[in-house]
Amino acid sequence: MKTLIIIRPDSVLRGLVGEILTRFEKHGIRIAGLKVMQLDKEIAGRLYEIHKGKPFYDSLLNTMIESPVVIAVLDTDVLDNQSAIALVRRIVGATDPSKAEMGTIRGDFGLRIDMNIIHASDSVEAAAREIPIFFRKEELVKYKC
Ligand SMILES: Nc1nc2c(ncn2[C@@H]2O[C@H](COP(=O)(O)OP(=O)(O)OP(=O)(O)O)[C@@H](O)[C@H]2O)c(=O)[nH]1
Ligand SMILES: [Mg+2]
Repeated sequence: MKTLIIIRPDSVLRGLVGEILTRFEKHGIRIAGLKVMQLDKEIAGRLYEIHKGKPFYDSLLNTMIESPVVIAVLDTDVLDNQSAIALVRRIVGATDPSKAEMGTIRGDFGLRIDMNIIHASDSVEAAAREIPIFFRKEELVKYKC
């Protein structure tokens, strides 16, 4: 399985990249692709197209483009697609950091719903749509064991 995470601009500026990637690695989840990128409105809009028209849409895009993000494709062969994506979302925690459990990334580091540290694909379909926005196939590695 493969899924996408994006470490948001404010988290990168806070120096949380290593800590966040470590949390996935500790669960045996591997990094299949990794890049630092400055997003623009067009690409951030493609990522969050399902939220177009919502009151927070414009500010969401603005927070995603204010400085560079770190984008990773995460991979594990141990779990089926759905379980793997559910595990990644459990490690990430609830959308609103004030409701996220302590021990999750958002529970431990998040400040507000618009400063919630990280994006993670929420379904197999979302991962399949989101990964190609940021990575070409040949930029992703496969692990043999
Ligand atoms: N200001 C504000 N931002 C929101 C609200 N709901 C969601 N967001 C932001 O929009 C992003 C996408 O929302 P959702 O897709 O519903 O939540 P999510 O799947 O947990 O978050 P992502 O992993 O970023 O997609 C969230 O990460 C928040 O930053 C809201 O009610 N107010
Ligand atoms: Mg979402």
